Amino acid sequence: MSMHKTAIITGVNGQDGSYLADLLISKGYRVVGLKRRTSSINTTRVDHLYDNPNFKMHHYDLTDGAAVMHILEKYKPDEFYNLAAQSHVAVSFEIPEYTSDGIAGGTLKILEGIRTVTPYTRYYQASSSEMFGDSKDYDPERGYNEGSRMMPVSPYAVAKLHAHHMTRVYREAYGLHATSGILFNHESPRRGETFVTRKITMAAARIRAGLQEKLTLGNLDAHRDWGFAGDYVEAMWLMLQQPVADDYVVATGKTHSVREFLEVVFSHAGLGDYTQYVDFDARLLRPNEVPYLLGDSYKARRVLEWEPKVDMPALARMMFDSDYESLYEKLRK
Ligand code: NAP
Ligand code: F7E
Repeated sequence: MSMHKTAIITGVNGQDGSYLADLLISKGYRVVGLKRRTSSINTTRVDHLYDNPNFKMHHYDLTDGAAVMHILEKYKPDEFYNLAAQSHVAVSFEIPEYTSDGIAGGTLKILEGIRTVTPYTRYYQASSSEMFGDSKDYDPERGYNEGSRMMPVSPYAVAKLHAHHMTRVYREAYGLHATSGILFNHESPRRGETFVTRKITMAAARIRAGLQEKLTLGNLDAHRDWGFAGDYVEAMWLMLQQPVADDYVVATGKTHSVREFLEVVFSHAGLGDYTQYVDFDARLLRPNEVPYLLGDSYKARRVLEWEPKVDMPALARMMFDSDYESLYEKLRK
């Protein structure tokens, strides 16, 4: 019998999947990472784990229920973290069916698999603050909590809400240890390049290096509660260590506009006033927007004894520094 716990991570080559894989490996887990097949290689975030004997990767797709069954039968995991998703809110308006099939249908396939094959497996669902949408059901000082009304305004958020409730239903109806983490926006140097924070830090690095003149953005007035992905994967792990499964909001408790994020990055980059560099493009506006998100993670702080260590300004500086350094390295070669 192996002493190692086994964890499965879907979307292991994504931002969160890669940080979570690092964390679990550091805790002595055997990690089985699942990734979908792509025609171009996109494993850079986990390449450093390739030779680690405790790390394995398999192909899988959220839409392939049989593949999930095989993986569960083969590895009989202690923990299962479902992080895979078409995770871009704006894109979900263009491919709503695919987004929904993967997030809503794919989550259900995994829950059914666990129920029938490995009911002892502890399950983590990557729920999202987008589910609150524009409900405005929050305390102005503290923000949204686990009991706030949810009113999603995008196909992505509706699909996440389906998966969120399905996770609760499987917990209550079948007694599965199934937990949803309602995570507010979290970013890092490994953030996907089309999300607004990374788009800004990469562009500022290129502008600073003289490789680009302008950055094109949409709505600068949206507010987000931005935290650091490295802190947030710790909360995911803590949730699955609790004796009883439950849902938790994970957030910093501070909200900032896209404008404020720009100000921090451009001033840190030594470029001065961001308005000289930013062009507006209406094509980057969404059919529906979530204007304001602030999270109240009191429950996670109390029960999980979790707290975020990185605030928005530190996060923005970390992301710019990383993008500028890797650009500099590339230019030197
Ligand atoms: P991400 O970087 O976009 O990673 C998503 C992962 O899912 C990628 O590995 C992606 O593969 C994979 N994937 C996409 N479609 C798939 C499919 N049909 N079958 C199998 N895998 C598929 O997202 P993230 O920022 O790490 O977020 C992790 C999870 O948390 C997601 O479910 C996201 O919706 C949710 N979430 C994120 C945030 C946030 O602020 N980051 C907040 C709340 C919730 P490819 O690389 O091939 O595309
Ligand atoms: O947009 C505005 C945009 O795409 C943030 C995902 O991880 O967090 C993420 O969803 C804000 C929005 O993240 C551009 O309109 C302006 O108001 O970085 P984003 P998101 O939509 O908040 C949640 C919690 C998730 O669950 C999702 O998976 O920035 N914005 N101009 C822009 N956004 C983008 N992407 N690009 C722009 O040019």
